[in-house]
Amino acid sequence: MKTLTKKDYASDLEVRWCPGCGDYAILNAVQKALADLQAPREKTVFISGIGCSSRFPYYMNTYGFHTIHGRAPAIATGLRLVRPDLDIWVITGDGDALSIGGNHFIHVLRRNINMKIILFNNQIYGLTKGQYSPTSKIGTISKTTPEGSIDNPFSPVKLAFGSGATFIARTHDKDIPHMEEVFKLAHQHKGTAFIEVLQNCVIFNDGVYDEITEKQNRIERMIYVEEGKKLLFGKDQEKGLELVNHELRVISAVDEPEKVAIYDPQDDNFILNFIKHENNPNFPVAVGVLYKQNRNRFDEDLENLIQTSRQKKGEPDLHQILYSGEKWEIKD
Ligand SMILES: Cc1ncc(C[n+]2csc(CCOP(=O)(O)OP(=O)(O)O)c2C)c(N)n1
Ligand code: SF4
Repeated sequence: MKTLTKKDYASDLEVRWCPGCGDYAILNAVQKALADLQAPREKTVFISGIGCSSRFPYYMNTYGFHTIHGRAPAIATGLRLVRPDLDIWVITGDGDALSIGGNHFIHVLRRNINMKIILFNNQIYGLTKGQYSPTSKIGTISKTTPEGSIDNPFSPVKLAFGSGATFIARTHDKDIPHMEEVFKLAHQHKGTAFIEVLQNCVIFNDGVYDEITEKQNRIERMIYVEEGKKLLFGKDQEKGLELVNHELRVISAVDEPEKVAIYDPQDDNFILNFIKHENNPNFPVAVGVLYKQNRNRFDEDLENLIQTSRQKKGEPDLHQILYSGEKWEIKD
């Protein structure tokens, strides 16, 4: 059988994002991850809502579905229930997933339906030309907030955790190998795998993550977490995080190396601390797989329910169902 390369996952359509948009890097990383996984194209489907990011399925040489604003999780759920053999990826933006699609987003995570959701978080509406979004920081100057936004923003990771997500990861568009790695780990997860990608919209919100993601800042401001590895960061990995009484705190990894915690994505003390310190400039922003659990899945449970019911009651007869039970006759 032919070995598939990154190119085999790219469609021949011209990619229509602005030059320099972070979406290109994400597209690249997804195509690379699929090539590494040798994912069968005929079993892979990308489902998106509406937004710049949601143009993604056009650029993949797989199956794809560009659907309606905020409704990709609902359509993906339907597909998952009838085609459990498919590998389903939802592509969404912060506006698409968290504003109009907020309800669908939380319920798919709660149900833990087997699919991957990649949220391109550029903290702005790109497609509709730069209105503020549910993740925009307070004070964001945009077309709809000329005096600066006054809305308290959502933290996608916090929302995912609160909704019952069983796999939560974060990565960023300035590190393609890291994105690729995270996408591959998400692919292994049987349940809803949620990945937030910090993505730069070069036109309407340029540089919103520079303080964290620029190479020279990343070393101090970011911590790459990995299961079973020590929580280290800084130029020479000289800083570490210690976990004491459910609280993470920054320590010197040089002076107290034995106190540096080892990352365990199953232990919610870690993700809870990262959420708590998300806006703390003295605490590193965590990227990698932040949380991972095994829990029952709606899609699997529904299939079992149908099978058990079939065994108990026999094959259903639609005609009989429609004409059974209480009936009323409506007369003039
Ligand atoms: C029902 C409906 N309401 C509003 C819109 C307009 N609309 C299209 S995309 C979008 C937001 C896109 O922002 P985001 O999801 O952050 O994606 P980005 O373009 O930044 O990738 C909005 C409000 C629409 N297409 N349909
Ligand atoms: S408007 Fe922003 S998000 Fe949309 S393609 Fe251009 S740079 Fe990318």
